Amino acid sequence: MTAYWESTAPGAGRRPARADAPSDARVLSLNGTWRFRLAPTADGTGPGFVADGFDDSGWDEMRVPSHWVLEEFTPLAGGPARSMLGTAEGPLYTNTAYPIPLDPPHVSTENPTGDYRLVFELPDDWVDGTVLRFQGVDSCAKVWLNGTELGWSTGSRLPFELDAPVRPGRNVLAVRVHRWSSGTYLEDQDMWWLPGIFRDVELIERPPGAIDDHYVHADYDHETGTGTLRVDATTEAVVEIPELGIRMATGETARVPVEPWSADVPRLYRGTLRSTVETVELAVGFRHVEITGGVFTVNGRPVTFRGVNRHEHHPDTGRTLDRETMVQDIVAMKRANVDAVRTSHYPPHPEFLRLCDEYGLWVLEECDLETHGFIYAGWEKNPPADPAWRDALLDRVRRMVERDKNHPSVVIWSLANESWTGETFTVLRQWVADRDPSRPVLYERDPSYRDSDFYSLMYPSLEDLDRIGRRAEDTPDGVTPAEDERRRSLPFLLVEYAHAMGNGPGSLQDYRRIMLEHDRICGGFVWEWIDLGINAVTADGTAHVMHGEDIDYEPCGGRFNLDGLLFSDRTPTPALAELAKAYEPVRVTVGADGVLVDNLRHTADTSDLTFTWTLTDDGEPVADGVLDVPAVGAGGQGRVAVPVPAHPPRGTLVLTVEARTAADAVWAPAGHVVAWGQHVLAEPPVRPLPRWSDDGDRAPGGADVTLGPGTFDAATGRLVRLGDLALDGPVLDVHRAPTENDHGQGDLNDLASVWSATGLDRMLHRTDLVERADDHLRVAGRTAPTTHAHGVDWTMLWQPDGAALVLTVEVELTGPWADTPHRHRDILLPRLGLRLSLPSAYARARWFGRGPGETYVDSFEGSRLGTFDRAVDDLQTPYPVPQENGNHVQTRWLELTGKDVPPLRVDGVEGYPTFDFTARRWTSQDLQRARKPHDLRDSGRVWLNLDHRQQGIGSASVGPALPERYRVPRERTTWSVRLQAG
Ligand code: IPT
Repeated sequence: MTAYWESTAPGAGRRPARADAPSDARVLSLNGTWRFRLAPTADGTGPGFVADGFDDSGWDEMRVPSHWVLEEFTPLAGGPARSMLGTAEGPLYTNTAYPIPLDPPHVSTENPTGDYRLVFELPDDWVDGTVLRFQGVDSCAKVWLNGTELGWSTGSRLPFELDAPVRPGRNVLAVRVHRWSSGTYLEDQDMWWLPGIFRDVELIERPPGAIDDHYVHADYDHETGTGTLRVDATTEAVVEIPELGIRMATGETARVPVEPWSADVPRLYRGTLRSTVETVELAVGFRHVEITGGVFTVNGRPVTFRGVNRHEHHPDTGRTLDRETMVQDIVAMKRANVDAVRTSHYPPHPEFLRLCDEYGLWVLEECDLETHGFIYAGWEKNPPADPAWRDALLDRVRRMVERDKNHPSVVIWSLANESWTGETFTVLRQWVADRDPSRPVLYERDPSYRDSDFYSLMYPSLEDLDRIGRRAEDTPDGVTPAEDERRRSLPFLLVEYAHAMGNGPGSLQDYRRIMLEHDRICGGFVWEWIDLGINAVTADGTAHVMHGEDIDYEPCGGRFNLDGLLFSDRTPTPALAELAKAYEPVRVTVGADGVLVDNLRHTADTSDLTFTWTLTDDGEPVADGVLDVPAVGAGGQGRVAVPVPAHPPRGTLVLTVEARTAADAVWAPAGHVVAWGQHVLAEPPVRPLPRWSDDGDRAPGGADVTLGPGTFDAATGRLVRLGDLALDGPVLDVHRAPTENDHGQGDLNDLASVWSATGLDRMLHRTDLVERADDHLRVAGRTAPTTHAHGVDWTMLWQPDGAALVLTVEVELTGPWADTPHRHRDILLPRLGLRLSLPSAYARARWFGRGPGETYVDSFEGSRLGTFDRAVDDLQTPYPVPQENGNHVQTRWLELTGKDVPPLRVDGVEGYPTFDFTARRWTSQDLQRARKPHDLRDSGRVWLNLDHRQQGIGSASVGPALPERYRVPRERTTWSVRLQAG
């Protein structure tokens, strides 16, 4: 006999799926403290625990909702508290591989099973017809009430309801939850495996005449401005929308002028659906979704999603989220100009969608279905291709659509993620088309796209995306000409791009520009919103963020669960500022005499925005004012002059124009900056390079060599004193601590291992020449790795310039840099620059350039040009996996200061007006070695990098190689920089 948890059936005894909506029906929340006992196999504690009189006094206490693997539980009978974090019994992270043998639909006998018990009192006046609702149980639950079995279900992120014959007074609920079940095969998403009753449990009163299910059909005709409303329900009821003067019966249709719903103007009409015994709340949004001429439109206008992929995550409670956390996500998204969410890779808690309706976010809702791990069997027995699983798959899609069909925010249904192909997708697609013809369907992974209304890919390169935009993409293998032709006619949806793992992603602006250029591309969804790290402590009590590699378990998804725009605790990473810029709904292009305003929004004009201008001279405000920008309609453009006063510049003169919200919104108080633009009106002349001549006397110098304010070590040629500052350096630096993106994806684009295989992280220096002439000092040498023959020949030419020194560096790479014994065709240099060792007293940095956050050559547009002042310690971005961070591109000048040390000033010079800098208390090698932030220790020095160039960040951890233009070309290079102390 097949055990229920190993059956391909999705469940038994459950009520039909239905819409989730607030109503005045009485609800008894069963959230709270339950009794719990964990057992090693699916037998749990045995058959006895369902009995009314079962003695659970020795059991543990368990919070519901929660994932038991994240809870610390103390046996009621005494004994030590248990935390499973970091063990194979605890949260496990796999990316694509199953944590059970690939033996569908069976699971291992080792199957941690939690038996839950709750005794609750029912109010005396409670009527019959009660429904027991579980909003989410991972992964399979069987339920008993007062000793009677009610049913069982799989489908972790989907609700199920059971008829619950409650009795007055005391009731006993018993639930057995299996960690592994046949459902596991359908839930192979790249995330933590987190079992438990992790969403709400509630009892709902259902007297005769209650409204079981209702379906709101709210359409919008953009030509006439007319909304059409019909509400169907399983019970006769009255529909009332007072604001629209609508009062009608279910099944009747009303046509009224309305304002449409959109993500930027989320106009909801509140109302009720009233039967004799129940009133359901309606939040109606009128909108019309349609694909026409290969373009995805809502209300007659193309939509270009500014999207993110969102997993439900909290670093302490996993996928158990409270409403406040959901609001926090939505507010942060709206403030970062995000207007669309893909609910990767499962339906979220239903409250999240109510909030999306209200705050305004387009939702691409994805079903709880992923069978990625079948890839390890060559997709043999893949459930979508096996009719035995058809009911289970259909059950999931049905439960999603039925639950969420009434949300205006949901504009596309996604059948699954990463589940390859199978006939069942056609069945699912057909079912959705019949049940809900108002929304298109997406399925990304089948190369024929026959069951998808969109062409879609993940992580294409910029070139490929551009080709797709032009409908000129290559034909994928194994598709018929008819399929190819149909696919070419479809809109393109970039379901995942810009893998935000660690430092990065780069190129957000590049992707956005391409998306806006082509109507075919209906936008994209960055992977992903938030790092999925879990708060943990080491054996010695140090707090850290746990990722997959912290658990000794195979298969292991590594650190790929730390790939969000927010850190696990929801503080934004620098990428969020970059995203906010790329996703600006209004583009502000500032010129010398005025500003061009492009309204890229879908619906709203710009009348909700205030435009202000500021003139700064080397970062100091000089003048400002408010601009009178007449309202620019959605898709329109406006131009206004800026009354910039004449101002003789001292430094760099920058005109900044900002568009701020004029009034408070639910997601931001008035004054929130939605968009901004800058224009450099004047730049001071860059300091000229001092003249020098090769003529005159030259001498090797004595023990110490002096030149202007500088003293050099005669043997190494390094600067040891600059004015009153004792320092050491510079040395040529061609390395950086690899970012997650530098590690690439498996063997693909793994620059980090090339760097260490070719020794870039262990360069040694040799000085060949230290030669003092009248007006300069020439130092020459070679920097090269151990083991290898390749290296960098360099010359550093020092010249006095008043109280300063000007350094001109010339480098020549000597080979062979390619075709080394390793597989490296092309060794990229992560940086080309100089590293100085400074006294640890340097504590602050002031600079003019991009800031205040870190910037790289492919991710700086979200950071303004200005003067910034930061503590050295605050220049570090605390990535939970230490890696290169804290760079600043386009720096014109930099000043480091500290107690009892002279200010150190660095300027660009003629021909080389800008440089990159980083300042930190540890070296790149320390950063590279550290596994956690707490491994980083103050080295007792401040390490200052002044770089000619550092390569971009890219997103190769899952994505294309770093574009050529963001690399450091391996060619003969010269640059100069000016240093002054005091
Ligand atoms: C893609 C997955 O859909 C997503 O869940 C996540 O794993 C992401 O990659 C990488 O972090 S699938 C991948 C094979 C492109």
